[in-house]
Amino acid sequence: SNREEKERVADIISSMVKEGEIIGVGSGSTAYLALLKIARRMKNEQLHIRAIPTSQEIRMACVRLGIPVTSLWEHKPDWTFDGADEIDTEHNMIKGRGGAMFKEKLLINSSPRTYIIADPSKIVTQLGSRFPVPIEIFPEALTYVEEVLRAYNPKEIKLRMAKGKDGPVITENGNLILDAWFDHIPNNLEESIKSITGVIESGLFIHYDVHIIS
Ligand code: DER
Repeated sequence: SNREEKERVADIISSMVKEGEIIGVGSGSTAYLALLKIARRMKNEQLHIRAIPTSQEIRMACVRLGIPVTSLWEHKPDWTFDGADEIDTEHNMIKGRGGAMFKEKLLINSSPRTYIIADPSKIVTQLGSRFPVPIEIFPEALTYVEEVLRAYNPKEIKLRMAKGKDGPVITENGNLILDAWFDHIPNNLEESIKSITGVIESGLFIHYDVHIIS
């Protein structure tokens, strides 16, 4: 089952943790499961690590689980683990369903090694076939970014609306998220999107050197 698959990959991550490490912790349910298992090992084995979280949600989980947190101000991570929404055969990824893709991409770029834990349902042959590309944008740039983005022929662009409040999702950085669906994702789409003034970051990870555990 999906749950069993998540448990399996979370166990692998937990087993990799070594004494004294600084570990970048991704957001999402699979990363959370790995965090639970790491916390259990810390308790049972008097293991000491520090986590660099990629969202308030996972930071609160670390605090609740008694895992000391630190930040990129103080440390480079020894390695990072994170989930993903889609992974294609060349290890290109779409991330950001959870809205934390800016900090996740920052942690991944700041880490010597990154392990992506994903149940098989995340593996796709065609990137973009199941999930839109999330794009975090400076709020006032909304009209301009949408206008320029159309040049890349998205099937649809939608402002991500909140569920727990009226109006759009506001990210931890105070920004908006556009979800853009594409039939085809060319290799240069990540940098093309990033080059639009007002775009903070996207959830496209093209040709990243990540290790997939699935
Ligand atoms: O937002 C992200 O990129 C997360 O990694 C997320 O999409 C994966 O979430 P899941 O582990 O709950 O599927």
